[in-house]
Amino acid sequence: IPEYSLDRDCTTLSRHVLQQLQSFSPDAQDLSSIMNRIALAGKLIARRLSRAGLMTGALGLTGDTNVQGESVKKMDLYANDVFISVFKQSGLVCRLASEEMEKPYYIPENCPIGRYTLLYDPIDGSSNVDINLNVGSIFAIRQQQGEDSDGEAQDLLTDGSKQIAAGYILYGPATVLVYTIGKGVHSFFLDPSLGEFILAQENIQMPDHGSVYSANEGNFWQWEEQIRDYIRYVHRHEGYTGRYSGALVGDIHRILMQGGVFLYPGSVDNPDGKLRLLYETAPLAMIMEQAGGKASTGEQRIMDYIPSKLHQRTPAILGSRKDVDLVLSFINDKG
Ligand code: AHM
Ligand code: MG
Repeated sequence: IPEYSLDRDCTTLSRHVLQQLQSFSPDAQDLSSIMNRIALAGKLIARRLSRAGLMTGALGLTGDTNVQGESVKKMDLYANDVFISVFKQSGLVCRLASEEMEKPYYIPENCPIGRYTLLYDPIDGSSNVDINLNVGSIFAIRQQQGEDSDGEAQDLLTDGSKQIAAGYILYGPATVLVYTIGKGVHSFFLDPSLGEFILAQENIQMPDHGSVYSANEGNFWQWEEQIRDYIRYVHRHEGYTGRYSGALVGDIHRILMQGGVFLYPGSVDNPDGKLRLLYETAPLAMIMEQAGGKASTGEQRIMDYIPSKLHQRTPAILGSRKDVDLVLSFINDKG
């Protein structure tokens, strides 16, 4: 019995993107080649992560603090630079905006023709890196709207519907890439022997409800009473189980496959929570919605949220339709 069929074996990521667009138009070629470069970044990061513990100086802190006020890890910096280098000379991506860079990074030689911007979180869940637990990368592709003459990339301050593509790479026991271009959600496993991402599942639909709730309960007393009430509810009812890994991509992947809800609400000190819109919650919101799930700030669809700055944070409730609705019912019950 063959291990898996040759057809599936041959559905690589770039071929899949082209099939999705059903054309060999320049736009389809562009998107396929951008996805291919993201995949290359994923492979380079996966390789580094798998060897980092054996290398000298690959793990730990750089000693710097990023624009978010967080200590930068060497892997954050490596992964940030990997995305920049794979897009140099691509001719496609003119700007990259990341969690680790205060301002967008321009690749001037691409800018005359490259109208695409890559938004990304190079290493999501950095606290897991040094202890060899799962981490991820999150990405979204947007098209530049109008001229960006002042180099401030103001056109990125728009809602999530402007994302042409979004997804994430999960560096777990295997490396998995999940993406959408607005035509369903698809997952690919990295076959290390081929060096290719091979199609695993097409048109993933998440369950309407799942048993998992995923939140950092260490913040319990920082949350609004309504969120505390929701948590009390799941504690007191059968059929819920808590899972929180400290890496959003891993927690969301579990929820995508098995259902449930992830929440990072605002707190008394940080009403917008921790997670950033443009390269964390908006791409994941697009994935959730495309898979039949929901994504809310608690007040509105994450996809509708218009940021006022590049590193805008939003509270986030992401997951199965019924589970997100249950959280929202507590939030709306102001009494
Ligand atoms: P990072 O991108 O700097 O690693 O931050 C994002 C991470 C998410 O992956 C995770 O869900 C969250 O921050 C964990 O934060 P906390 O330790 O406050 O629970
Ligand atoms: Mg992050």
